[in-house]
Amino acid sequence: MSSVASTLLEEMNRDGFVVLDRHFSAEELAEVDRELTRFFDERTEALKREGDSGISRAGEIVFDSHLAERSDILRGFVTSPKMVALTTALLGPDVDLYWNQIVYKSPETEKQFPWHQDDAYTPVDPSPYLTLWIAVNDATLENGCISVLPGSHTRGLIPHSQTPEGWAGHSLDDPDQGRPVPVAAGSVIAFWSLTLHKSGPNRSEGVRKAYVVQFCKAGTVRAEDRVPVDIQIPVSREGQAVRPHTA
Ligand SMILES: O=C(O)CCC(=O)C(=O)O
Repeated sequence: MSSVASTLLEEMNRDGFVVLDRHFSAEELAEVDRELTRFFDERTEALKREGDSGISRAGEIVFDSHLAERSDILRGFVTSPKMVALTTALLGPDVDLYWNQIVYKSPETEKQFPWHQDDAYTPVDPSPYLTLWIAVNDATLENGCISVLPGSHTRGLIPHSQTPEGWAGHSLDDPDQGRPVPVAAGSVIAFWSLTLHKSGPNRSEGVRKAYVVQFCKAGTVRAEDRVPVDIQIPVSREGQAVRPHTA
């Protein structure tokens, strides 16, 4: 492993997260941004027609998942050489795409997204897997950047309760509200699926746009019944990209 990769891993294992400032350039993100906006617009229209769905609420917070499975552009992005380099540095040589979704927060959204560990949604083995929270535009204190609770990944999976806004594992009223992580567009906040994180209200006049891409070790199973997680996009085997990169 290169020394850059081992420093990254050390930081992740110490703090539970690491910030890669402007990891993707404006050029690398331009097409991705357009594609994500297309999914956001379609999903928003559907939510307006059909009403709120799960934790998605049109005009407040919109999630839409399995996008790389439906878009060659996004598939190219999540399997790009940069992604292979980053994910193999943190997870080892055999990596799969586990999940990918937009999380777009509309302006003037007062609600915070609750503190949680991603593992709370579906506990898996091996745990933790890797979440890359990618800022598609600047994420600021005003528009609802995420906060992390440094070191919380060492606690294992903690009890969560279900709330209308999503699973919650640490109170929004707790005096320890962690560390806000404002980042510029193109930056990546990498964290383990056991790292507690939340996002703040969007009090700005624009949509806060995040693409959340999660990777797991090949062979990951659901902890509950040992059934393999549904993988449609393998990323790397023995440290090499599975698909030739075409995007
Ligand atoms: O981006 C956000 O506002 C929160 C998203 C999040 O925590 C998640 O997708 O797990």
